[in-house]
Amino acid sequence: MSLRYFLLIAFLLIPIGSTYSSELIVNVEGRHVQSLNGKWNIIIDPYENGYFDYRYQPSKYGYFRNVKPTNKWDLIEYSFDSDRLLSVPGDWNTQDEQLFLYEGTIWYHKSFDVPLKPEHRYFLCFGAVNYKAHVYVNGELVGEHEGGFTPFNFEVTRLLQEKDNFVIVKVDNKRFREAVPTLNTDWYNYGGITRDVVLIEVMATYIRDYFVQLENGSQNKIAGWVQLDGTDKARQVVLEIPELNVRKELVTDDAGLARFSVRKEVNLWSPENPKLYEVVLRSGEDVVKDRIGFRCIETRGTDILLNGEPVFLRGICIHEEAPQRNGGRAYSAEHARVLLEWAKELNCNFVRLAHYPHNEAMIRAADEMGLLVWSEIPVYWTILWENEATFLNARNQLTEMITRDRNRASIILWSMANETPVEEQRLVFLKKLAATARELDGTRLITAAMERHYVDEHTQLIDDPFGEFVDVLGCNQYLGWYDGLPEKADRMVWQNRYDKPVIISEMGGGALFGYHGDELTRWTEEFQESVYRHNLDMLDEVEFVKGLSPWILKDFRSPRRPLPRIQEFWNRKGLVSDQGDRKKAFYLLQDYYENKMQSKN
Ligand code: GCB
Repeated sequence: MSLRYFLLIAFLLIPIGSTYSSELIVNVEGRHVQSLNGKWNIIIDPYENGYFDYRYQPSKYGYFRNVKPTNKWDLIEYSFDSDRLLSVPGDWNTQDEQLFLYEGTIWYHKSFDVPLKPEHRYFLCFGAVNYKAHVYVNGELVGEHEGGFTPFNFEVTRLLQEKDNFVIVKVDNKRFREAVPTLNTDWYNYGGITRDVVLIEVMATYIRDYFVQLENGSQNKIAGWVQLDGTDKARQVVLEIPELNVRKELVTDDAGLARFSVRKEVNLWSPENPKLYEVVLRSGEDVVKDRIGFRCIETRGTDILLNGEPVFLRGICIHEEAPQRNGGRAYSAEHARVLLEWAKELNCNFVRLAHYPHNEAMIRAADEMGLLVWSEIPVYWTILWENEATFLNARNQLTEMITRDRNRASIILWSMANETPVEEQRLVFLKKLAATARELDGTRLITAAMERHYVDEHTQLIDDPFGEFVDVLGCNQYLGWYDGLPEKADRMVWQNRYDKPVIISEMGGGALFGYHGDELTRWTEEFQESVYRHNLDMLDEVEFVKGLSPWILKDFRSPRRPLPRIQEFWNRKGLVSDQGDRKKAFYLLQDYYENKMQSKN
């Protein structure tokens, strides 16, 4: 065989992107799982020597693929056999001072035993790895994944033994131009296995996915589908919602799919009444339980209707930054509860989870606590619109986000992008994303955070061409901060080219907690408060604005924010400081929302 031919075959065998990953198994917490969280051994490998050989070709053996502590030849220069450990889930930057600014590869290693059951299947499932992951089980590559904020799983049944299994993950958080997001963002590039890792055990044929929601536009028709996976796909599935006396026997087709619909008077989910029903799905011995709320979200002209009634979205933006004092990536139910309690304290009924899909605990907590959610993918600023691989990556992240969360009542908006520059290729890209989102979930509203522009000195116009393809227009604006002084807002008039609702998806300004001065001294709490006061007064007069999510709940780390003494690599636009203290503007917005709540608009 010629070398060229050999290389071609070798190339075809190399998995690309996430094409390798098994289709997503939804509702991980409702499954039989073994957690692989905890301490993992690591090797820091900035030059990727464990992956590339000295000619910078993917190495045939790789140092780490077959590493067992007993393979002594591997230990000449590289070894997991040390005290260097990282916690999973968790970013590496805040766990080890040496890794604070690290962008590159780290190899993770964990051993585990598993009580194997005959006729069962096993999937290794990652909540998220930022940014690229290569996953090896017992020395074999089981798959790759790209994208730092969405889940993925690989089947590992044939590779497992009862004792001494080992999983190795090459995690690489290097930024690059073609990636989603691209090189430039305003948030910290926390690397690592940032969310839970579990081994899921399922029956040979099992319920992989389902959609149980109110039909689009209806308040009393629950409709959806169930998807089985396995060798015996055509079989019976029972769907039960005991509290509603719903019991449906379904039969899946040869592709494992069964659709259903059932009319029922339901106690509708809303922020005031976050009612969740137990939903049980059974197929043979496979049982999956979930807690699902039923609500209806639509638009009519410039109104957003929740369960048929106009609603004003009293919101706030949130980054996935842990509420504790050292920050870092948030990942737990406890983090979610604290962040969302702060939002509730502000009198919010809505949160924009920026700028990427947050962990599942966050969405589950929003379901429980009654907060409406805007969820988005990191198509941010300067994506390479004309690059097909970039599009496929964005679409994959969108698909994984929607697949994971489409049964959550709290989510009302899927957002396609944030502040992307108006140009032709971008419109083609975003239209295709919006079409994918509608195909995956026809029951939610589509949006994007867009920009506005000046028609004249006192007039702002929202007319982004992508506006035609969304249901709700998101609009970011920083009057009084990047754009003039706060009182500039007083003379501003707004126009909207579309007969659609607008959410002011960002507004605000920075303040260092505890720094006081007059209203014109930048970085003081008084300046930030003034930005809010003038903007809120202005927006009160704009009829088509049906929601706000000011920027942002809590200060968050950003490498773009180096200003000594003030920022120190924190974006200071939080209403709560990095130490958890409320700034003056927090109370101003809290009062404003309190009044909105009273006046019910
Ligand atoms: C924006 C971006 C957001 C930034 C924010 C800021 O427009 O959407 O990601 O963090 O402004 O603070 O400048």
